[in-house]
Formats: sequence, structure tokens, C-alpha cells
Amino acid sequence: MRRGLAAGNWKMNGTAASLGEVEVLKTAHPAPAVDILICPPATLLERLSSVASGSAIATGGQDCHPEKAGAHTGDIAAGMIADAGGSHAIVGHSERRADHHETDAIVRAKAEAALAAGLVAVICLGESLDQRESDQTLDVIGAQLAGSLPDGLTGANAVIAYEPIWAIGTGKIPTIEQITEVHDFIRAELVARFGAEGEAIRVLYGGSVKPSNAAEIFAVANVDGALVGGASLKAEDFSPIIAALE
Ligand code: G2H
Repeated sequence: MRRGLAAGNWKMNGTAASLGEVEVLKTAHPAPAVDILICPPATLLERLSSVASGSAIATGGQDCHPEKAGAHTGDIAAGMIADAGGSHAIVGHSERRADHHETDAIVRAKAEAALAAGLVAVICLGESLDQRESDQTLDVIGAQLAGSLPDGLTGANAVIAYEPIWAIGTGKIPTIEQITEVHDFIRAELVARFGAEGEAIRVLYGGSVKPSNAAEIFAVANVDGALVGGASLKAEDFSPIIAALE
């Protein structure tokens, strides 16, 4: 039985004032029946980890560089995320794939760096609207899984996030049948490659998850939680999403 994971991706949002939202979540969910993760911007990671310390809330980075250190201005190594108190690193988010030209090979290298630093890699994938409309979704997802996932993934060191690009921040979500089809496909691919561990790896849905749609999405058998962007910024939105997963 996979434990649910409610993961918040704050993207390029948040300042010190946002730490109060974490205080509210801590109080509201002292002993949750699911895992909670917040990935703030790098500027807040250490402070947020400190606020979350001793609570059920884990923290992580939104990206990491494939290398351990060096001349990479503006980048952050996986070990730095761990040093700042984080336990997870999101890699391969479609915004990074698009804005920073990240290929599957780069995403794989980043995931490997996260694992080497002892972090849980939250590996993102998803199809564009064009790909969805031209019936290429499963081919695209299959190729991203083959190219972006390192060997040796387990339920303890990896999470997959399926995020259809056209559903991100748009308020549109796929039908429950479409979510079911893709999550079942991802599960089958994970089991084919990683055996029993493929059953243990959690698969999150991401893209316009809100309090109003969370319960029906979480009712899908192979949906083990959500990667939430906009609705993770305020405790009043993220808290009912966490509760819907419990
Ligand atoms: C998808 C998601 C979080 P949002 O990117 O990663 O964002 O919930 O705002 O669509």
C-alpha cells in the first residue's frame, strides 16, 4: 500500500512572509496520514526547513544541477539542497524542460545527482496539448520514462509526477478516464523496469489540482497524491487538498 504524498511546488513565489503558511499547515496537520512536501524557491529552503523542523512537513528543491559543485552561476547542487534541510528535489518539471531546454538525458542526470546526494527525486513528465490531440500521449510518456528515469529507482528514492503541460496553471484538467489511462500506463512501465519497486514508487498527478477537484483525482487507483503549484501557496487551499488525500 503506497502512502499518499501531497507535494507543493511554490515555483517562483514566496518571501519570508510566506513562512506563516507553513506554520498554519503544521498546526492543521500535526500527524497526517499522508506525507507532505513543500518545495519553495531556493532562497527560502533553509528557513522553511527550519520552520518545518519537527513537523510532518518535508522540504525540497525545485531543481538541482547534475554536478556536485563548480562554475555554474545561478545553479544549485543536490548536496546544497540536503545541506539546507531538504530531502527531495523536483527534476524535469515541464517549465524547466521548456524554459531551460532540459532534455530527458539532462533530467536523468539531475535525478542521478539527487539520488547520489541522498535526496528523493521527484521526476516530472507530461505531454503537450499538440501531443495529446494527435494521440501521442502514451508514446511521449513512454519515451520520457525511458529517457528521464535512472536505473535503480525504488519506492524510497523516487516519485514520478505526471503533469500534462496543458493542464498546468490553466484551470483545465484531464478527464478522470485520461488520468486513469496515463497513471495505469506509468505504473505498468515502472513495474516492467523496476519489478516490485515499481509498485512502490508513488505516481503523483499535477496540473491545476485544487480543493474542488482533489478528491475525484485521488480516487483514481494509481494516483498516489498530487504535485500542486498555485493551490499550494496558501494553507487555506493546500490544507483541504492534504485532507482529501488522507
Ligand atoms: C503543475 C503544478 C505544480 P499548478 O506544474 O507543479 O502547477 O498546480 O499551478 O497547475
